[in-house]
Amino acid sequence: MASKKPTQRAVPDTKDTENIKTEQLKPHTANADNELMTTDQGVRINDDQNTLKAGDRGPSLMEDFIFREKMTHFDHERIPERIVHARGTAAHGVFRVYESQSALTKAAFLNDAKAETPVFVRFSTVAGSRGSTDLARDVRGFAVKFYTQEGNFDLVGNNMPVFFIQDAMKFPDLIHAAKPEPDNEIPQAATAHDTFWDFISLMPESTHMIMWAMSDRAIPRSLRMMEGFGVHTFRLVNEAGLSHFVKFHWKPVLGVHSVCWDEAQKISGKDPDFHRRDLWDAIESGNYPEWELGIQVIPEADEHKFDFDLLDPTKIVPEELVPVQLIGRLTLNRNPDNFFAETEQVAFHVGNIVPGIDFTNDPLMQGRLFSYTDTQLIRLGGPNFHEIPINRPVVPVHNNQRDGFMRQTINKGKVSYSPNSLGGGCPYQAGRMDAGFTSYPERIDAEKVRRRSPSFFDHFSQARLFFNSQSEAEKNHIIDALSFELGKVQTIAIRERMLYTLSQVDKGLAAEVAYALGLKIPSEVHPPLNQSIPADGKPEVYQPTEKQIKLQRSEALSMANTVKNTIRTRKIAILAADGVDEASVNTVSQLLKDEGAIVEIIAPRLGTLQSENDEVIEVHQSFLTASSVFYDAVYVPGGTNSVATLEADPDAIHFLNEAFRHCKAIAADDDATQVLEATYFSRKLPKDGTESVMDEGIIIDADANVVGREFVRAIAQHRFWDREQVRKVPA
Ligand code: HDD
Repeated sequence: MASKKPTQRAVPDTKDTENIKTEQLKPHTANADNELMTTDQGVRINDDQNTLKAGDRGPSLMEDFIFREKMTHFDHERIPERIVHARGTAAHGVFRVYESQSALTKAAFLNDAKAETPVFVRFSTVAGSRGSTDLARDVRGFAVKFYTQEGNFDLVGNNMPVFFIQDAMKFPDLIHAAKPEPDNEIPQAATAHDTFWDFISLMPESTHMIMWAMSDRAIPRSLRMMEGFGVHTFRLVNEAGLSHFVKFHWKPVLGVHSVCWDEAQKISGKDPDFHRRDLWDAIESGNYPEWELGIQVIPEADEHKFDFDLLDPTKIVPEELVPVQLIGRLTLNRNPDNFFAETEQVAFHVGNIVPGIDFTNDPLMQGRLFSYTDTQLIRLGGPNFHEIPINRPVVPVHNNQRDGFMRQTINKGKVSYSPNSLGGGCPYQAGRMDAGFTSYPERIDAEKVRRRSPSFFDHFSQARLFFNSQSEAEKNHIIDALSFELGKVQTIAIRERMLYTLSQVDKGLAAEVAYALGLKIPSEVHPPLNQSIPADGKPEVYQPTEKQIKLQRSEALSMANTVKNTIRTRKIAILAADGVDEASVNTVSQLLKDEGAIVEIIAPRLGTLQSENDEVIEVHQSFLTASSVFYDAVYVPGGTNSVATLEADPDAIHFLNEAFRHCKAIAADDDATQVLEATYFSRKLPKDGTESVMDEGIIIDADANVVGREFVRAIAQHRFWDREQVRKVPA
């Protein structure tokens, strides 16, 4: 292979990625190239290396305004991290609707197929703090800010379509239980501890979400390979005032893929920034992440047609009942210039909506409408956070809100009230033009009550639907995840309560977890489930009810049915040493790159390799800096000396064993089989030519073209989970 960097898609001209929002941000950016250093007051700094002192060895002088300014600013650099979703990463991009949705909504950005709406998207984990690992088992936030011509619309969703709780009243309890325990602040970014499962074991409404959170959805391969969901049922309202219920979905073009738990834990140690780096690198190399926006539309008349309540955020609307229509495309095409200014200071709010979209009475959503503004007030320090460049709408803002900490706008004139005559009545209300936001005039005639609707009481049917819809491997992963998490719980009564809950979902699932925990499934639980909720003194009313829903399986719920026809942006490791056969390296890596994959040469040391025919090959990583968990697949080319070196190198063998354990595609030239034979897994491979699940995804051939083509097909499958029958690969 020629000694140049692996060819990636060329970075497009930055002008392609500019839009009205990035233009708006420009005047706020600063670039110090070829500039002289100044104080915040613009005074040029002569010396930034030394404080002002009385003599060479004397005390520092209070007078040193340059030092004082520098140190004071430094001392105040941190702002409070988000109470949840503290760990995140973000990117700019654009959204475009495929065709006008005017029959459903008057929202302008969904009406014009030519309009490109700038967006800023922030992905996050939920429980961990700002510096925690990306690969925690957790829900991922998927928050999209659309800078529309009618103001900002924020779709503040997650990568799972349901939530743990039905009523916002329980949110602080949920988060207190999930966060590190308050006495010793352990564990970080993990729910595998007593307080979380104590709470969950008493909250059967969380069961459906627990199935998702214990599935591989909680450990995505990439932020670019996960779905997004608006979770709540929203309303779309058209020009004539007709309303439909709607569920929002983001469907990743690359499909939905995950890593496995052992891999996630290793990545957490070796590269806690794995997802952040992956998103950044993909955008920098022009491999723009893309999602399609999907909607499930439900006419008002069908509100009560389902055996669940559309207002209940612990329920999905199965795609078999209401298909997802794909209506537009989101493309992330530009990394932020400054993490703090953009990613950290962006403020999302479920309450940021535009005409044509409206809320519903989902009690979780209603509570969120309060919480988001409230949290920004403390986090961003006052009521003017909408003026921070990343939060500004791309349309003018005029109202009578004034003053407050850090006010940027210089409002002219005497008038800051309405009605007024001194200002000519300005700013006008849009109502006089029959425009502007109006709330959907939903009729409400009810008593004030503080209780849960009985229509929210079925806590298990959809949990069971989810579990039933999983492939065997996915089911095993859920069982393992529950066994791991509950295994970390110290209090036996909590484990038992969870086994009882799981037995309501699936007896087999509960039995497997019970076996792993060395416990029996109890036939009843103490205290009774949900005992914390009843305010009216009737706990029995709140006991879980079980409804048998008609749908037994939903294809859309299993990641096994996702997109498996592309290897675009997958990372492939080529293990090599001096004397490698450069012809097969070139052939295989070219075939992989032609399909959009990223190929890296990993060798015993950095620098360059000398191939069998004395060509110079650039090494991208050494066994010290790389690890199999950073790659989707691994290839071992031939070349006598290279093969002999790798065969004797424990790091190379470990690399292969680990890739096998994590069910990844492995390819080798015929004359590199020696290296595979040195692995643990080679003894699991059939020697007599019989077919076995163990050698699925393992490609060995003398012809590099055959290896390359078969390898591409195998990598597209993502993983060969059946191999997990061999659970104890020493890697
Ligand atoms: Fe929330 C942040 C998503 C329920 C209160 N939430 C936050 C973020 C996402 C979500 C993606 C991070 C935004 C960013 O990147 O800055 N939250 C959800 C979803 C929920 C949900 C999908 C259920 C359907 N959240 C929820 C409830 C409450 C909150 C019920 C409170 C009543 N969420 C917050 C918050 C946060 C937040 C405390 C912390 C930081 C922030 O808002 O800006 O207000």
